[in-house]
Amino acid sequence: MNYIDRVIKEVRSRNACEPEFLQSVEEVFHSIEPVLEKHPEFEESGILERIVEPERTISFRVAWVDDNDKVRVNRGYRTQFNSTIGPYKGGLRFHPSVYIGIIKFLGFEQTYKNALTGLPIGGGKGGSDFDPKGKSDGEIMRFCQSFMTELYRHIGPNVDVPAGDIGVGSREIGYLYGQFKRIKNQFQPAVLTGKGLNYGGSLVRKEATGYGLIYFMKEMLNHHDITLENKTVVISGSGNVAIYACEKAQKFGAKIIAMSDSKGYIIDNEGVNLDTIKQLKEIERRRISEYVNYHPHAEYHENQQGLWSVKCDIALPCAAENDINIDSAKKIVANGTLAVGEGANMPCTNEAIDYFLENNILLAPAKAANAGGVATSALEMSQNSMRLHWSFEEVNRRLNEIMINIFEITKEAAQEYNLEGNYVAGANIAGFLRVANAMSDQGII
Ligand code: NDP
Ligand code: 2IT
Repeated sequence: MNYIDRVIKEVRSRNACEPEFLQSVEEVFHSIEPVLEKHPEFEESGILERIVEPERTISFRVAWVDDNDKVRVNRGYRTQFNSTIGPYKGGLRFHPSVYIGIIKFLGFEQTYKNALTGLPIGGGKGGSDFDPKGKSDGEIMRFCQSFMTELYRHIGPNVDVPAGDIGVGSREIGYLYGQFKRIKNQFQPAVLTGKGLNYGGSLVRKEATGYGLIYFMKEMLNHHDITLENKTVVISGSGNVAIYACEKAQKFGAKIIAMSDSKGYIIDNEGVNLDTIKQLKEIERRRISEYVNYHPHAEYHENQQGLWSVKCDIALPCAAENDINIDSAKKIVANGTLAVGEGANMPCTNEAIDYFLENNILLAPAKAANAGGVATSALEMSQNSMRLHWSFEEVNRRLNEIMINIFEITKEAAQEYNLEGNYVAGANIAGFLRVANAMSDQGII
């Protein structure tokens, strides 16, 4: 049995109840086979056995009191996956589906994504099975305060720097930061990113993941002589990533014809009105179904999965993991789609990824394509350390440069291993090599 198969077998038996984590490990390992053939020293120093084991994982009780004075208990997590190239860095997710397997898959992915940015950030992830839907502002605040009352002892600007993810935006980061500051009696803004602009947040962080996805797509498409202009685009989700991907794609002349939330999707053949989406989803936290009340020519369909039957040139999954399974992938290919850009983390199953690659779909993999958010978080940390504030144009320029650079190194890694055009392999190889080489330099730890 070869090295990869041996380690995968071990990972399967030790993490049998964590299918999402196994999926993410198999996806990366599948790509790096030629790298291990070329670098036998990685097997000698047990790199694979070490990178699949988080450096540390914390699980904790989060007790809080709801508006009816009832005591509630959720489970909180932080996995500090890999600190080889910088402090642990990665978001916090508040969603009822969260359990340790989700947090570990996200932390594993984050390690290679962060390496691709070229910035000094290691990989981490955290969150809770707390469901923010339908909770009052007071309940959200009390939950965040309780969550931070445990988390504060494990984080710090040089240790671990959380940010947002699904269900965690600037409101939650504000409450988390307030509680951290209160406990520590120190103003240390670089302990969290995605902060409000008036207490150390960075311009462009809110837009960064969506904008970065489109900067990456533009670069990748351009390399294949395709432009975004007049292309029809379908986006899943209508949260932070989806909204700003939509905004930037529209700016480059694309037409967004469908978007979704966890309950259903809208089709607007005249082009989605983003102001309405922002009002409904970002400001009022309502359902996307209400879009048709403002735009009666549009259609609403229950069942989010149907979204992938909508014919388009470009598909951007920006909602959650395993959004595109093999059946949806077949529909996307049959509809003549040119490219798929992963705004979410692991939005395609491994079967769907293989099917896209076999059918020559240009696939922009999540680790590369959605790295703009965490890269801008690192720019927020830099500004906090320098105690200064860059303009929107300055941060946006740096973000664009970082995304262009990520495309370049992804493309070059694929070329080097005779996998030209396979950006999934390119991103995995380039990210893995940066982490593995740095681990080798630092000895067996
Ligand atoms: P948000 O919470 O802002 O939005 C999530 C969106 O996805 C909502 O429209 C939500 O619908 C929908 N959604 C959530 N879960 C599911 C599900 N199980 N099935 C279908 N739809 C679902 O999160 P973000 O936009 O921040 O995150 C979206 C994705 O992007 C995630 O995979 C995240 O890990 C990834 N990501 C986020 C980054 C960031 O900076 N925020 C950076 C890089 C990646 P509803 O409104 O009904 O809940
Ligand atoms: O998945 C991700 O890259 C994020 N949720 C953003 C992490 C961050 O630290 O900004």
